[in-house]
Amino acid sequence: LKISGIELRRIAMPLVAPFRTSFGVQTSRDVLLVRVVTSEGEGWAECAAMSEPRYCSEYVDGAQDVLRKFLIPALPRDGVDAATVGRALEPFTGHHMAKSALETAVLDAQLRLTGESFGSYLGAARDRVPCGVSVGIMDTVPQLLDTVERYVAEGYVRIKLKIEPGWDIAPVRAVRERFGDDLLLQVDANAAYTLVDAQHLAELDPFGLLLIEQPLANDDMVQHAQLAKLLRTPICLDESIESAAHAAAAISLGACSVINVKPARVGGYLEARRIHDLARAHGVPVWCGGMLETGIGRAANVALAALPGFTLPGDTSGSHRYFATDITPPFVLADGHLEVPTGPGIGTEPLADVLKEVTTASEWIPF
Ligand code: OSB
Ligand code: MG
Repeated sequence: LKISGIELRRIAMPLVAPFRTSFGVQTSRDVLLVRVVTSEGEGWAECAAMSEPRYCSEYVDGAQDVLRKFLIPALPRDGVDAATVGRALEPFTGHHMAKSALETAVLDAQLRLTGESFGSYLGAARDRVPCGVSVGIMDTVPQLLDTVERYVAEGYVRIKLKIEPGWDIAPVRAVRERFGDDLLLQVDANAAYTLVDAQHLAELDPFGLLLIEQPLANDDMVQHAQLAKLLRTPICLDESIESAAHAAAAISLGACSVINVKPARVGGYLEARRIHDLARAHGVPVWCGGMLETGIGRAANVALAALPGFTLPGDTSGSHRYFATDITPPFVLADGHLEVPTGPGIGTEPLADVLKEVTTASEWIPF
């Protein structure tokens, strides 16, 4: 591919309901979209970075800045494909979400040209994926039960409850009592605890959770391994795993027995596939996480979630769990599943009129 320029477009996407986690409350997504324009066609991607550096150190203004100043200028002028993007960006440390967006946009352009879908390219083993939903922290337990009831009625096959100190054992017990032992249930602490809380977290053991996601701090790999010995609930890492090397370290340390794979967090779909391959070789189940993506990010995530090692339902919810109007044709759950797009590239694109409506800024970076 020969790139002629790259558009960095910002859109404002109000959430249908506030989403509260242990690191803050989101009411709207300020999303950076990357559009790569080549002599042979375009490619789209979405940057997962949020407005503030709370989930991780990246944030959307910073991602746009590093893309403009360092990452985009480092791309070769000619003969670009997804693999060359990865190599060209290697000298720069960190900034995985910014890197992922750039690599993914190039991969989309590349696959559109050859007519291959993300699913086919990545190695999808099925044509639809089971979907879970991530449920934020609520003010009251009755409010939580109403929300979970609505999602279960919509067909979601797995419920993930966000937890934090003061909102953990009681909400989990209430959901178990109301919906029974057969409901696939897991929790996500977003790094809100320390090893001192081990005995408290062990109180979750009787509830038969699929996993507890990221109980301790991002760089507490050794402490997660210690915690794993004290809990019966399997530990899943999210924030701690920023690369295949981290995944290898976590597996050999015994820091986790499940991995949440978010392509953005690990620098792209190629690295995400490496983590999938590694985990699969070790018998470690993986699942596809989410970052409240629009249809652009979701399309690629659903393709990844169709790989054979993704044996647990992902946070790949339908468009309407997040947004009243998505920027792509909406992803709609059927029998608790989303179909893997089969069109070229990510298999979807922004609807021009919706995109125009939600755009707040656009920057063109010529080559
Ligand atoms: O920790 O998995 C997380 C959303 C934003 C940032 C971090 C996380 C989440 C979610 C929701 O849990 C995932 C989704 O439905 O997109
Ligand atoms: Mg998480």
